[in-house]
Amino acid sequence: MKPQSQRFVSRITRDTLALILAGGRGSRLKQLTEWRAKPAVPFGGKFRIIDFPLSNCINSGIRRVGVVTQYKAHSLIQHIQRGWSFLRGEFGEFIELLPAQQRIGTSWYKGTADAVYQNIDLIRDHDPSYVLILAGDHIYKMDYGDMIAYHVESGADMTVGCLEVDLETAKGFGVMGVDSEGRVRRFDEKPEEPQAIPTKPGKALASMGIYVFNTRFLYEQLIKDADTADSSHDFGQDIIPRVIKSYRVMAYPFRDVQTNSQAYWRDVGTIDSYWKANLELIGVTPELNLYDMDWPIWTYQEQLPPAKFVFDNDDRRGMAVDSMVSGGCIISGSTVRHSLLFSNVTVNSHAKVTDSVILPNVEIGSNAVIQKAVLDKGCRIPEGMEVGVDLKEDAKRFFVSPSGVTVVTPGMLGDNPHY
Ligand code: ADQ
Ligand code: ADP
Repeated sequence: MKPQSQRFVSRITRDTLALILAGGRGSRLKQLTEWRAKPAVPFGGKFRIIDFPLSNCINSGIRRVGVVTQYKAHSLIQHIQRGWSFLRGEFGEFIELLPAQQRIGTSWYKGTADAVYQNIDLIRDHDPSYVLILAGDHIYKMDYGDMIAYHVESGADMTVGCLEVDLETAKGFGVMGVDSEGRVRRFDEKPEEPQAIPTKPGKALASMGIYVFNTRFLYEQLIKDADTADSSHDFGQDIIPRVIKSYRVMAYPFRDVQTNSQAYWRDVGTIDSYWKANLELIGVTPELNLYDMDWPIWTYQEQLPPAKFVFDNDDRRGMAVDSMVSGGCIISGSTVRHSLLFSNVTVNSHAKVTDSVILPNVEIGSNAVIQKAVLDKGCRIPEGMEVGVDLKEDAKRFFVSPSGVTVVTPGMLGDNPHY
């Protein structure tokens, strides 16, 4: 990029306020979102899902960010307060928490558009030229500066980030039809029969649920929507299908700038996709490179001692192969294969852990066998317990996903530290 256009991009990112919508329940993640909102779900060994859009904002030069919270927000709020309070208010930079407070009217946030509408006075206070609306629950690395520059250069009122997905997957997304210029002419929210891209029969253009708005246009549309009696106050359901009729709404294709191919983006909305996306990180050259210092992912993490791998009393060696193991873990006389261990996980003598994602503070007892499982934070697996070995048995006491991933939470083990 030319220095001149770099200046152009940094000027518009400075003039942008980002709002991360982090209030949805994410109920397809089953018991992992029983006590925390989906954006607070741990991911990738030491991160939470929300760290990805937040890091993208910081790395893109957007330093005014509001995080809109509602459902089971405690864990999310705590994480943001601990890890994301480094921006300096004196320089007009902040990450602000915006819980549903009934400041306008008496309802909690009804839909995504209502969640923004209820914070309209705060947007007015900051007076940005552009508002970037993001979802708090996707895993990807994206330079939002490119998208906002595209929005400005194409003279759009609103721009929607999009990706190509296969037709079956498209049923869970907003699906767009665009003209030769990239202007959105059709938008169907979660259609039963998604419209294919004319030149690519098996593919559809899906909305990533991220939007750039000219601020004034956003105000007008939100106020109009708030006055519409039969609206569900949602961007995908109500606002976009309405505005494409009379305004300039552009589709911004999110691509990997280095390879000019489809970029990495995951909606880890189900147990199967969550398990898979975590284990993908273990590969030698995963699509999502967490070791890329050009685009660091920031997070809060307590200081912990290094992971250690030790012989047990019977001289059995503790080892992990083809795995990622975080700080504070102890693997003692046991074997971990093709698994991702978050911090403070202890695996005791002769236990075997394979193809599994183990969240923080889990203790796995001696001789236990854990296969193709997700163990939630704080689980204490008793000695000799088998998880993922007999799925029929597992289904009686744990949750078993369609592709056979067993999810265990402390509550399912009859061990609830919170009561
Ligand atoms: P959905 O996947 O259905 O579709 P939605 O439930 O609207 O997403 O949530 C979007 C984001 O807003 C999430 O981060 C969620 O946590 C948050 N959110 C939801 N309700 C909220 C509320 N009341 N208050 C605060 N935050 C809330 C959307 C679009 C589709 C698009 C997909 C892409 O509608 O068109 O294809 O995202 O994932
Ligand atoms: P975090 O994700 O913040 O590290 P948890 O996910 O364990 O922590 O918990 C999220 C929030 O829900 C915390 O406020 C915790 O106290 C509460 N919580 C978790 N599990 C339970 C439970 N079984 N009963 C009551 N409260 C719970």
